[in-house]
Amino acid sequence: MNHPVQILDWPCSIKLAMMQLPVKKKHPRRQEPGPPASLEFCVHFPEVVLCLVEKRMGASRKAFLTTLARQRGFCVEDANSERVTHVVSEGNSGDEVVEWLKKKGRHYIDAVADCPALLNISWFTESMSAERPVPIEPRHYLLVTAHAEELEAKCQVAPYACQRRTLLLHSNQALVNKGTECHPGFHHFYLTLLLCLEKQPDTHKKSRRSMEDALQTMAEEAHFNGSEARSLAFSRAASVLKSLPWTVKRVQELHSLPCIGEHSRRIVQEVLEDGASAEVERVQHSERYQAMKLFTKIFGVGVKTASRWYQEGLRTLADLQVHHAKLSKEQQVGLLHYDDLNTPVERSEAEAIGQVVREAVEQCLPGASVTLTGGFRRGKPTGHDVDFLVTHPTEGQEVGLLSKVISWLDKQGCLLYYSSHRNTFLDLEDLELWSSSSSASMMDRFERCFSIFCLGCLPGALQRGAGAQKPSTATWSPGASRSWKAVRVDLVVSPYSQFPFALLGWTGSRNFERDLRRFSKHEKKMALNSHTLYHVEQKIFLTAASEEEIFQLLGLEYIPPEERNA
Ligand code: 8DG
Ligand code: CA
Ligand code: CA
Repeated sequence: MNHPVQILDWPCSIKLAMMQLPVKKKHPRRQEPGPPASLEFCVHFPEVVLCLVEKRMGASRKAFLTTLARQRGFCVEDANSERVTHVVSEGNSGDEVVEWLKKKGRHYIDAVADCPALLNISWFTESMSAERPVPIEPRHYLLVTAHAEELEAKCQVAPYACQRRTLLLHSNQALVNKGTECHPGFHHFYLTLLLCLEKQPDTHKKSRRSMEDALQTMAEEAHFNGSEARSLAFSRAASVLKSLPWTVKRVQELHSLPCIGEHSRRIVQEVLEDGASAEVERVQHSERYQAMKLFTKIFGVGVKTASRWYQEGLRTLADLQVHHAKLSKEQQVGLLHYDDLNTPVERSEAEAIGQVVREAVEQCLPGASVTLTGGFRRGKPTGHDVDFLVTHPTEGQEVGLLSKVISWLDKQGCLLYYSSHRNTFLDLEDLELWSSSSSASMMDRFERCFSIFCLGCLPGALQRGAGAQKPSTATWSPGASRSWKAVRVDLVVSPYSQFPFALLGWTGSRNFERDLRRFSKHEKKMALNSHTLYHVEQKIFLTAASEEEIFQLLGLEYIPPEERNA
């Protein structure tokens, strides 16, 4: 008998039961009745409501599978129920299932949100075997021709990241063998997954990966090799995937999307088909990529330095310790606090540091404000550092503030390291020329401080343990037990009139910022940076009192920070 169900990995009891399953004959006899409607089973997964497609499955097999599912705590309902979230079919094409559903009175199928999800029997068998609804993977979906057209019509994806809304949690971030679903637990589940992944050291990550992750690895590898254009191409492709409101299941769906080149397309195809890309795996396991990754994660080490060390034969952090003299002061501190600085900073930690910074600023200049920017402003639950923007409503009052704040923080024992830079914006002789230059869009000229805070050595009421002391870097060694943590903090001071530009510039994401500036230049003949917006043709500076006004000046729809995670 050719059984259409793959049952090799099932527990014996289920295998036996499935072997004895009635399979629909070519000329079915009188339909057998389904399970008694009055039979009650406990529902363990209320967010998942199944519907089994009788066409080709046959009534008796459907009845058997219905009972099996109900015994395992699944809810099974008729095709016309609005509660149905998962439609399971055996032996039908996606188009046939859509037709069948329509005949049964179910007309509305949201292809963009995958509601209900149209699935082949493999999802069902795996779920029965696991005794829980397994996450949907691309291979579980039935392909529906009409859906592809609907998706294309509904989702005209804009070419610039600043024209797209990109949420932190999106439809293409799941590991491909742990695909997405549209039931209500979605956001919570992926937030948890995200947090787990961020907390895991790279070596513990499974080889199966999301399309976005695979493309980011390729972008990073190109960056390590100094191929910025290639790096950008992969990064842009990943950013487009992040903005899609649906889960990509077939490579053909990329056809009408912007910024997805041939190489990115190949990587996505591999991930969709095999759950991972051999090319990405090769990159990840290469000695150079691993060493570059290790070195560039040291505070104060960029690609150039890391590359030089690699060429000199250095491979590990221990190698660097032997060549300690090669390191700048900043890099020495970075190496000393390597583990802490590569442990994600929690939002609660960012807020605790924020309170101290506010206290310091209030002491030094009453009325000045402190705004949390960077990833935390975009709603990220963790970050690699904490970014603050400081200003005062009276223009000019902010001058000289940073050195006082640093000195206050240092006296309180909050700083393990800092390096401050004065404001160089006023030094510019030709503001128009600078504004139109590429350096203006790369680096701003605010007064700033790159620091390492000692969390746990915070002053006053914020101090975690009574009498916590700033640790002596001379006596402390990595691995020693302690109650404090080193955290990277960026403090930036902006004059009030430039604050909206600074806020927009420091909120990120980097992809969003890059495209804001690219859009301004190419589509509007304007030059945007963190200080100003300059109209190149009209030769005038445009002022703005808020981020909303800047979007307006650029003719863009306002995108709130939580939707700038491009
Ligand atoms: P994470 O820390 O959560 O990992 O991510 P993030 O907060 O998005 O990244 P970030 O590296 O801390 O950068 C935050 C934003 O600040 C980002 O959009 C880039 C921007 N930024 C710098 N340095 C400079 C700079 O010198 N000039 C300007 N204009 N922006 C900068 O990081
Ligand atoms: Ca940050
Ligand atoms: Ca930063």
